[in-house]
Amino acid sequence: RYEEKLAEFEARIARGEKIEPDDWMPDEYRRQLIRLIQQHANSEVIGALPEGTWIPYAPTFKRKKALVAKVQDEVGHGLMLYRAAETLGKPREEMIEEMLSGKSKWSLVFAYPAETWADVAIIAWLIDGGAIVNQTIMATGSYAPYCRALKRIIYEESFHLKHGFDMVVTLAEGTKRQRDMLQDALNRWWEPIIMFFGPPDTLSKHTPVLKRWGVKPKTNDEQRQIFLRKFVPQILDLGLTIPDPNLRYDEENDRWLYTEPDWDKFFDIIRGNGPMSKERLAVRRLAHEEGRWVREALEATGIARQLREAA
Ligand code: FAQ
Repeated sequence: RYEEKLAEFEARIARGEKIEPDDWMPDEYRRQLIRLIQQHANSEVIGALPEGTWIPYAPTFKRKKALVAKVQDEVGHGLMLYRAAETLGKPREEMIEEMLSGKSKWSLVFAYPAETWADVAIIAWLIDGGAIVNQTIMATGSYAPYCRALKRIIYEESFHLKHGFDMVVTLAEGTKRQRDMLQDALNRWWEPIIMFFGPPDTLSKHTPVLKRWGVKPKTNDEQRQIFLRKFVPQILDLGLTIPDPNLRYDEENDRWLYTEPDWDKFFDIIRGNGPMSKERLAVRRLAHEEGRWVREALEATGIARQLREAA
């Protein structure tokens, strides 16, 4: 009976066991995981665009090589995550279609422009830093294929973090123009970075069910606090200013206080109204069209079928 199966499922999660694709799971668990992993996969693929745009303009060959490798990693993460979501029964083609049509979301940080080279440094340091905070927590979650994919992703992201930090330090120790460029990038990225962890717990509709079933071991606000604890001291050590007059550490309650972002703006952006939302999707659609002949050739030659059977 459903109640008995649910009780056993919840007992397994309480014992810290991981759920595998063929195990029994409630429909809502499956639905939530598909939504979350699919959005995560979309974010990696769309997330390659702000930095990818800068590849031809990298200031040195060394930086260009590192940036190419990072962007390639992000797209690879997208593919790993679509595979993890596929284990729940939704075909990748359908997920990609939903991303291209705007039906399925992606992280709002990638709806912002990367205006200067310093934006590339801030993304690789603080967005990847935020992603590592989030993914390290999610990797302790209950769905095994997602956790396995995250473990590998975190390993690669830690190289991105080093690459980002190295770029940030170079700019922070550079000329006044370079320092100003870095500060300007931080000023523009601060609010999106705070928004990165999702709406406050009071407005987060999915957190209760995701916590109950161990998919999301810490809430959005808890994750934001871990990020602030880790990165605010490092940002200040570099001589940068954080553009929030209310940001301060509250000793008594052991937490950072900050100005709440404009959450109405957040919900508007995630509905597809961010500064670059439409352009990012247009670029993805173009890339998808340009790759159509490759997909068709793979189907026509039977290679696609062989790959599907081998998977
Ligand atoms: N952006 O109820 P909640 C990366 C939506 S990977 C856009 O709190 P939940 C690597 C949410 O979907 C970045 N939408 O939702 C990289 C929901 O809408 P829905 C992506 C957001 O799921 C680095 C509604 O708001 N990471 O950066 C956002 O409990 C550099 C209500 O929200 C992941 O996806 C947002 N930030 O918590 C790549 C990690 N936040 O579905 C390239 C896995 C919330 O009802 C370069 N995901 N929404 O229409 C998670 O940890 C969670 O899904 C959260 C959201 C924390 C993102």
